Amino acid sequence: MNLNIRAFSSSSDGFRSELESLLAWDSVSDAGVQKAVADIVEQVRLNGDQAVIEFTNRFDRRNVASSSELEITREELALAKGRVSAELVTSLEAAAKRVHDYHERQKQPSWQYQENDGTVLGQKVTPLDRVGVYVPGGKAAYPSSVLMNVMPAKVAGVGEIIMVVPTPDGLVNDIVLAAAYIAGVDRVFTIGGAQAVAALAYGTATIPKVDKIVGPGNIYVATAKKMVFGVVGIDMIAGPSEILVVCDGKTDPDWIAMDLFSQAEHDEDAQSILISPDMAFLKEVKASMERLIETQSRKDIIKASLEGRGAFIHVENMDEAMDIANIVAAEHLELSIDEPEKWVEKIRHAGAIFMGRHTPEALGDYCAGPNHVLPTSGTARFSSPLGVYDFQKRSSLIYCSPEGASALAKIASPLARGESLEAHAMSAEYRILKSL
Ligand code: HSO
Ligand code: ZN
Repeated sequence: MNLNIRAFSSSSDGFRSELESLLAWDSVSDAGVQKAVADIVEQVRLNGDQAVIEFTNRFDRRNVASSSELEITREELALAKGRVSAELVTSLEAAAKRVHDYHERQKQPSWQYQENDGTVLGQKVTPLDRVGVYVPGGKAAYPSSVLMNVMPAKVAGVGEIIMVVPTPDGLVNDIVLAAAYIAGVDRVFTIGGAQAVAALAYGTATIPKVDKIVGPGNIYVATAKKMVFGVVGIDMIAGPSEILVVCDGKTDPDWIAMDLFSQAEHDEDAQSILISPDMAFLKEVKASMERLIETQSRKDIIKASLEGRGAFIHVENMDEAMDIANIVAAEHLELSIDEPEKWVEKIRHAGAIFMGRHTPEALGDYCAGPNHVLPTSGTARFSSPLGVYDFQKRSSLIYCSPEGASALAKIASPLARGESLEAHAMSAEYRILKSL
């Protein structure tokens, strides 16, 4: 199949603007979506279960009469696991264990230190009490994402994990439920869309109110999450998946073609970019892609993604490739090169860095250990993979000894008076020891 993929070179005149237009992504939801979501959120806030049932019946074409029908018990999750093939269960369990073990290393301990006069300062780390995990239904229902969202919360020690997953037409995905069981989700409700986000944010008689909502969703879910932010915490708002492959031209072109496809097959808006200093290699990869796409069950999505947002970029050398990688700040960066550990030092912005020819993104998506929930659309410039730290919060600790308080009060008092806050000043001054 002929593929019409954009190709350009870093040495060409309009390179920067070409790159900018390649990376442009408009994620704003239109006014219609905003209004519809605001309406749903408000109704769920005011009418609780009744609104949740109404929206669920309408949008998911269900026939729910009572809110008790919305819950899937742990026993039912175990039964779903029993319906999944033994091979798949083994892989889910192996992946869960590896993701768990990786995230164990992210745990941040509380800490404190004592000053000479006996004052103690520190930080107390506490897991969140209750978290909601949104899992999409339909075509983007990924059991691996259940593991990736739940495991860090588990490792952080979150008190209760509530999962919501829509079941359009009443269809449940056994693999998703098996993953929820293995990951240790406490309760599952078959609701989705903006109504599920609102129910988690405000709580209803049936759906417990949570402290934070994580997990991917469509534009309605993303808009609802933004709307309830402040009432609850949210994770990042994910854009389409992206991969940037930097290759020196010495990896099998079929491997690179398939790595690019692995992102492209997620959806038409996904972005796959290949950078190489080897022009002949870029052409070889294109030929591999045109041959291999015929073998792909999702070839229509792959083609739409590659022709819409894919690109081949020719660079003069590896240094230039790294500079461009830092501008792109890709969700996934593959360094399919010799001595990746040397080049990785130059990378400042990327969600996850896959080092070497034997490290395709797909292994990270499922089971290497690191999280596959990553910053997209260039947000790796300022944000990080989903992790244990997203499910922990910190409280400052301050203990003043009498001598310490006295010394601090002498610093605080002029500052308070400088702000014309007399009570602050006096509160501090009362602690000044006469004897000192
Ligand atoms: N690459 C996706 C994660 C995923 N892949 C789930 C397969 N299943 C987002 O980074
Ligand atoms: Zn993937």
